[in-house]
Parts: sequence; structure tokens; C-alpha cells
Amino acid sequence: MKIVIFGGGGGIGSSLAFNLVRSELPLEIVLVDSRPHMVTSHVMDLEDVLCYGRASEVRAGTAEEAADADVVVLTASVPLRLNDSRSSFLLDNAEIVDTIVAPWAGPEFRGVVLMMTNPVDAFVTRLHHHYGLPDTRVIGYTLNDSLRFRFGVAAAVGVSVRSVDAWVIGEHGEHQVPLYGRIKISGNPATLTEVQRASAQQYVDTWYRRHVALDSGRTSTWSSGLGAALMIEAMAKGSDEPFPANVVLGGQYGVRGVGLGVPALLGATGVQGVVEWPLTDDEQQRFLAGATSVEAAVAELSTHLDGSSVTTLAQQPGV
Ligand code: 2OP
Repeated sequence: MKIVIFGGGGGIGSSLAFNLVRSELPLEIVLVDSRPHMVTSHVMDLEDVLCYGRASEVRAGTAEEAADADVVVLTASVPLRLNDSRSSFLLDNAEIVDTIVAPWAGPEFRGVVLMMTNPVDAFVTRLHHHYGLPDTRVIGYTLNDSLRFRFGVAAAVGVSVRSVDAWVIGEHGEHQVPLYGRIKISGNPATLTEVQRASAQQYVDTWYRRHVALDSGRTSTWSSGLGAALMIEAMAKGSDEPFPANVVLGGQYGVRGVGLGVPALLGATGVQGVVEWPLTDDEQQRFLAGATSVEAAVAELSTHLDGSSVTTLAQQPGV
């Protein structure tokens, strides 16, 4: 299985490469980045731990190699800066994403795109609509939202995070939807007290801003690198268990044509299905608010990049 990582010289790309080297998959890992010395530095380092995993090789590559990759991961981004929202990177990162995908993304591309460049929801949606990538073959990375929720719930309740199962769906941003009704602790359904819930909610609501405010120049490299490797593993092996992922919806959860985080079944050819869980009215409204926000972002992208606005991404009732 050939994995091409754009932004392979950066924090998330190199963390992903490290986790893939350590995985049980016999992978060919190719790092692409506009900073060749950075890639060479990571490759020289990673080669030395090939003996601890099953990857056949890790090497520097060129953008053209994406054309026959099984999975192309986009982590490339403009340098990080202080901001209040991932959406502040929309127009700057749009140029980068378009430059990367334009040469190979299209109906003839047979691989899967894993989008990690922010704002993920807008770019997943654009890749499907503008480049004609099937909705099954373009997936966005959103696991961190659920990981943070699990950590916030564990801290609020006072249990080990390993015992918590909890999910966030919806926008990878301000309209994220934590699913309080599906929390399980040690396999049993758990209802949080108001105080516990407020604490968990504050944790997930503020995580991004608190992290950005550190002005460290780095992002969530460890969680994202490990999480994306787990996602690629789930694709390679196929799984009956859903994985949090951004998928362009076809009516599920009342949304059509917009990419949002949902429980997705993953396989070698990408999304095998979307699991629909019942939502409360509040959760449904928040989910739809996320769809509206992504729609607006994609329209802005179209105006900025193509000189026209997109009007086709209407929300529709679920089918
Ligand atoms: C994350 O939430 C920064 O979107 C990235 O970890």
C-alpha cells in the first residue's frame, strides 16, 4: 500500500510517518514537502526505525507520485499563527490545497484522499464537488474532537480515559456536536451530572483556542499523527466498527453534499458506509448549523478560486 504524505516535512506529516512505520502494515511511505532538507532529515531518522515495524520503505518523493498512491494525505498548510478559528486559514490554505491536488485529483484517481489541512470540512467538500472525487474517496480527519471529548469526560467524572467511549460529530470547528447520550464508561451507558457535563463541555469548547494561544508554532502533531495512522490502518484492514471521519453526506443526518464528521465505516476504497445515530433536537440543530457554516466556506472558496459561487450544496431532509 503506497501512502503519499504532502507536508511530510511538517509536524503532523512526520508524526504520521513515524506511526505508520511502527504499524503492522507493509507500507511504502513517501514524504512530499516544499522543504527538501526537512524531508531528508525525517527520512534519514525514520529509516533507522524501519526495523521496528513492517513498512518496506520510507523515502522522499515528488508530487507526481500521488497519482498512483493508495492513500494521499494532505497535511500541508501555511505557517501557524494566532487565531480564533481553523476557518481563518480557509483562503490561505485553499491555494496550497488546490496547487497540490490539481495535477492528479479527478475521476481517474483511484486512491483515497485523507484531508488533514484545515478547515478540513470545507476542503473535503470542495474536493468532492470541484474535482469530482467520489464522496467515498475523500475523507477528512476529525478523530481529535472525539479524543478530546473522551479526555474531558474522563477528567470530569474522575475515571481513566481508557474506560471512556464518547463521540463528537459535526463540524471540525465551532459547531462540533458532542454526543452526551452515547457516552459509555467501562462499556456501560453513563449519564453525566450537570457539573460534569459543564466541565467536559468547557474542555472541548476551549481546547483549540487554549492550544493556539500558547503560540508554540506547532499544532496537534502527536494526536493527529497517531490518529491518522489508525485511520489508515482501519482502511487497510476494513472494520465493522465506525471511525469518526469527515464524509460528504448524501442525505444522512439531514445533510446532502456537505462534508461533516460522522461515524464512518472504512475500507480499502475509502468510506464503506455512514452510521446514522438518532440525535436530540439540539444536536440535530447544531449539526445543521455546522453544515450551513461549511456551505458558506465552500461558497467563499469558489468565489475566491473559481470566480463563481456554489449554490448546489443544499441541506435536505435525510433519506
Ligand atoms: C486539531 O483539532 C488543529 O484541527 C487540528 O487538532
